[in-house]
Amino acid sequence: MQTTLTDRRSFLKKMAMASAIAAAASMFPGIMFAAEQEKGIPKNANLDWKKGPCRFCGVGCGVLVGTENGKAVAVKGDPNSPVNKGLCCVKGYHSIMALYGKDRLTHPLVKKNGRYVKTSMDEALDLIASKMKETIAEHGKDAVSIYGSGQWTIPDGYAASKLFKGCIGTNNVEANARLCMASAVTGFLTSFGLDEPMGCYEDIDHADVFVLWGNNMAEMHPVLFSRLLDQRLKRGVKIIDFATRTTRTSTAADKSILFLPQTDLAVANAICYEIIKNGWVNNSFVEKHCSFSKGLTNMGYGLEDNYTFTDKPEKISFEDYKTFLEDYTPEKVSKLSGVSVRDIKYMASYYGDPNKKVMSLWCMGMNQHTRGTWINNLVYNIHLLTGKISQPGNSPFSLTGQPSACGTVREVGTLTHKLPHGVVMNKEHREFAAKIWGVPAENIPSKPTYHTVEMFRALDRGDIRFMWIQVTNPMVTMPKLKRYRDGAKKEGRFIVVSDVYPTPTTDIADVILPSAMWIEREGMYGNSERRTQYFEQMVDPPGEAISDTWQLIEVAKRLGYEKQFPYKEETHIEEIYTEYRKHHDNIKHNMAPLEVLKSQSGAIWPYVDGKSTKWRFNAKYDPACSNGEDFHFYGKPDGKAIIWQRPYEPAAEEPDNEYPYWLNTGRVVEHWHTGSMTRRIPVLHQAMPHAYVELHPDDAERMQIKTGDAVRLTTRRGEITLPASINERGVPAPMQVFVPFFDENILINDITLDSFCPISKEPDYKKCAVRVEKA
Ligand SMILES: Nc1nc2c(c(=O)[nH]1)N[C@H]1C(S)=C(S)[C@@H](COP(=O)(O)OP(=O)(O)OC[C@H]3O[C@@H](n4cnc5c(=O)[nH]c(N)nc54)[C@H](O)[C@@H]3O)O[C@H]1N2
Ligand SMILES: Nc1nc2c(c(=O)[nH]1)N[C@H]1C(S)=C(S)[C@@H](COP(=O)(O)OP(=O)(O)OC[C@H]3O[C@@H](n4cnc5c(=O)[nH]c(N)nc54)[C@H](O)[C@@H]3O)O[C@H]1N2
Ligand code: SF4
Ligand SMILES: [Mo]
Repeated sequence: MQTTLTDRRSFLKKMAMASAIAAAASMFPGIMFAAEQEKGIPKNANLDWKKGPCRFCGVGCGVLVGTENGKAVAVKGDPNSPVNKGLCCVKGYHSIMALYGKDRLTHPLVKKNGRYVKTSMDEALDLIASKMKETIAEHGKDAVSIYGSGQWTIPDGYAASKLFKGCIGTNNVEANARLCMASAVTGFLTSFGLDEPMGCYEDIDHADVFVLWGNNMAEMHPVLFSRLLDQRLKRGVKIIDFATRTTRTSTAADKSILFLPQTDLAVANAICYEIIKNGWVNNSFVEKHCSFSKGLTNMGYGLEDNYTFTDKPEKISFEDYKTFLEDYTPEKVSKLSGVSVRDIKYMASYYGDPNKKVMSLWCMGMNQHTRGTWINNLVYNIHLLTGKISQPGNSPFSLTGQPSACGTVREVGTLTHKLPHGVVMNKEHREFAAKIWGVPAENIPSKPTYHTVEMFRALDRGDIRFMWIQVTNPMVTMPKLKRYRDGAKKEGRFIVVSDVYPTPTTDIADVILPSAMWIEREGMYGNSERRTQYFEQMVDPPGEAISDTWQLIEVAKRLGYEKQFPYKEETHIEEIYTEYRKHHDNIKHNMAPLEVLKSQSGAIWPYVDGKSTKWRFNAKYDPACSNGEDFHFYGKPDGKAIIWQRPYEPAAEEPDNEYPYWLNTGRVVEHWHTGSMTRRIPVLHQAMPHAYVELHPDDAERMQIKTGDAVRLTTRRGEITLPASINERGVPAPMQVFVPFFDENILINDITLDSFCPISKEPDYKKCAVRVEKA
């Protein structure tokens, strides 16, 4: 049966039978239809509907929220949103319930003699400001830090960066997106010189083949995945799931190809080898628009404190690159990766076919990787060699996870080395930011300090003494968690946590600030396709809760920065956004004015002459192209994208006799990360009540383990015990296990490894060695 997302209603009418929704739901895993949802919308309700982006993932679906008597009571997909065209997934439809958990934090709590005591917001903010002053006086500026989030709104991140980098004068600003998107960023910067995808979601409507490089899209980007499935119904496109584990995405795909962890590096090189060997290179594109480079190898894994790495890129020739690829014949790579020669050639043939448009999609499989920057480069290589880039349907597309990982962390620049425009290492960039911030340029230090893992190491060592944590739950999500939890709890550390519920992170706080959440305040998020979306305040926050932005502003004023933070309570979001736009006031990055964001479902940047730029670097669509050619990779001084020579190197810790399995971790569709919100939504919690370990059925049989049996996992960091899951949600490959991290009672990160990509500093949560035993 044919269906489109836009005429979903008539499709549903046509189906008009009880089983229809069940059938559709199995075609669109994780997706719910409005009809199903509407059963829950109160009849005769006189609802006030307002639009905004969904609270949860980086897809950035447009939702309509219905409020009544000051409460959010209904959600539906916004049919006018080009992102989701009226659809939502289970999390989107239940998002408003996340506001109303029974144990919402409503008042500031201050730890006194080991107990939390209620205080007024004013007192709590006074205490935070005085502690910051005290710490700076005693230990210096670099002893205070802020750790934020890709779930920060744009104004939250902007206020944090301005306060810490511009006013206080420390680069101790990081965000959880380091754990998530950092390799995507360094991948973009090394290959193209500019961050974020060149294409947009419309690529899905044009591509013939989709290759997912270790992205469980059916569960993690469900509505976007439904757009792929919809295209398959309409146009017969092919979906290839290239992954280490069989998931719902694999079963929905046309072809599932499994590879051994880390060997994607080798397979990507083998695909390039095949493309060259078969004469599928787009020679004129490569000659005009690409150059070749190599960097240092054997970079290490960042396992020691203060580990640094600086790459030394070197130009090479196409011939050098071809010689390098001789090591990556499909035959050789097949042995290493477990992928058959036939399947390697199969993937290469789609990339090589000039008549097929190919979209590659990825997320944490490629980013949480000790060679995360490299594997991002390698997938770009495939698209560059074949010239399949920056055109509708030909698109290497790095997906983001959080609702504003792009908007806030990457665009506002809430990472230690970043500024909204440019980097702290560059004098002109510092001067430019300082001017807009109204601070002396000398205030902004020219050296980055700590990336996330190193920031928590510094807290453990005592180099950092004060940390403010907003919209993130690191005491569940840091790798090798025990070290960082013990470190944060040491004497002489002062931790402020802004959250909406009690979590393992609020457990270690000296001050807990209750935050106004999502539609309880006004803000903007930026999604995976460079789309900035605005939402207004729709309901009041509970108790004394105020937004993270306003918390920062109040503390900034108490620290004496009234001049830099002159914003008025009623208009501060608009004032901040208007100020923020000045940082990006150029044809390569213009952000749309607020009126535009308010009047439509957001806008894609660069927003130039009243128009979104949908495909960057392509002169047909992108007014910033200026070399007179069809394509212009203007992020690089010579206008050329770089094809990188990057070898396969093993993971930081591989299975051995003592720890014979691979441990992989990740997510499930029902829960958002640490479950702090989704576990308070009864339907989602009941659907997925606790964490488990997935085993391959052969391994389970050998160890006589059945679903529900207790299993002990032991790594070099410690052990945990949890129930087994066999042939349920996902199926790992033999000698591999998988554990989701949403359950704060089963802290899988207590046993993960804190190795990271030395270029991006993003940890590899997908690979370490583990022993598996029946408990
Ligand atoms: N329901 C729900 N949706 C979410 C989230 C959530 O918590 N819940 N979180 C959001 C966020 S922040 C993120 S970052 C995304 C994450 O989205 P995904 O990256 O899709 O999800 P994960 O479960 O983290 O990772 C799963 C994938 O890692 C791959 N993998 C493992 N090892 C390797 C390897 O060596 N190489 C490669 N290439 N792949 C490998 C596996 O094949 C698997 O497909 O989801 C977003 N969407
Ligand atoms: N083992 C393992 N660990 C991982 C990963 C993995 O794949 N495996 N993935 C990593 C990745 S990609 C990511 S993105 C991180 C995510 O890691 P985290 O960001 O630590 O996880 P969240 O649960 O999203 O934390 C968000 C917190 O903000 C709170 N909150 C919600 N709304 C608001 C608000 O408006 N204001 C404030 N102040 N608080 C609010 C929530 O209650 C919650 O406690 O986890 C990383 N950790
Ligand atoms: S796909 Fe993501 S953005 Fe869309 S409704 Fe689901 S959680 Fe929200
Ligand atoms: Mo993420």
